[in-house]
Amino acid sequence: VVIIILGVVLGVSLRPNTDELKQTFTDRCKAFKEYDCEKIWDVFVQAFVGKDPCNVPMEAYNPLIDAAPFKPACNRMMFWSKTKNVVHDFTDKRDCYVTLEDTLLGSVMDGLNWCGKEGSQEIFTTGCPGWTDCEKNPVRSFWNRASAAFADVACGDVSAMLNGSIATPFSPSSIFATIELVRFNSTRVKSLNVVLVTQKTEVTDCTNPSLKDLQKELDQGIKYKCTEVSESRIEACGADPQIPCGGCW
Ligand code: AVW
Repeated sequence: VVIIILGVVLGVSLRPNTDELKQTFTDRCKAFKEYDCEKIWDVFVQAFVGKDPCNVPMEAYNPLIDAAPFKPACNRMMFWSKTKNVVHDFTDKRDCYVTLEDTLLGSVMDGLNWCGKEGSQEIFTTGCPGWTDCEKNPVRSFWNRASAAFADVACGDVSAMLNGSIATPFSPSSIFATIELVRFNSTRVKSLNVVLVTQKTEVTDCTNPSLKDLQKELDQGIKYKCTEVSESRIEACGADPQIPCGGCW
């Protein structure tokens, strides 16, 4: 007891994991000025703290999505699968498209790990279940829920950057396939433009069979387009603000 009191007096934290995650969360959140980051943090914590880290359903994050809803960015929304680095290298440099990771919740949680434990109020940032260890882990459920909410507000001409260097650019088990594409609603979404990122050793083009599956899954009435774009072209467009967004590909 004496040590704890001394620790508190000296400002030594009893919950280093909680403090560190909260610090990262609020630092990143503050870049989005119109939001109450303290409140959003409290709502976030409620989703998983005190719970079995393999039994946090995506619905646990409903209050979080309500507290920081996604705003539709018609004609500018960019989805992606297996292209995390190339898409964000581009969106970090040019203000052409908005990915989930450019929004408040997406950018705050990007790259972070977190979980709780039954019977404890503590937050852990290590020793948490991995992505595939159990499906209902707090991190995976967050990305599923956030991706669903982001796709729900998709509107106008929507883009998706897929990887042309792999055999199956439209992976049926991906978040893009299972959560996002199936939510595109033809009353809101006019077209889907697949940007297939190719490299010198391209293995796939727009005739890839998985892209046929994609078209089958797409709500009737949404127009489909596929454009093969080399990774170097995307990088060049990212580096040159003179090229208009619509002229990149
Ligand atoms: P992805 P998605 N182990 O590139 O379509 C650890 O497959 O799924 O694209 N982490 C994983 C694993 C795994 N087995 N699988 C996926 N991830 C994590 C939200 C990892 O962080 C956006 F709106 C990887 O970089 C996109 O349109 C990330 O999930 C869409 O979902 C993406 O996996 C991209 O998801």
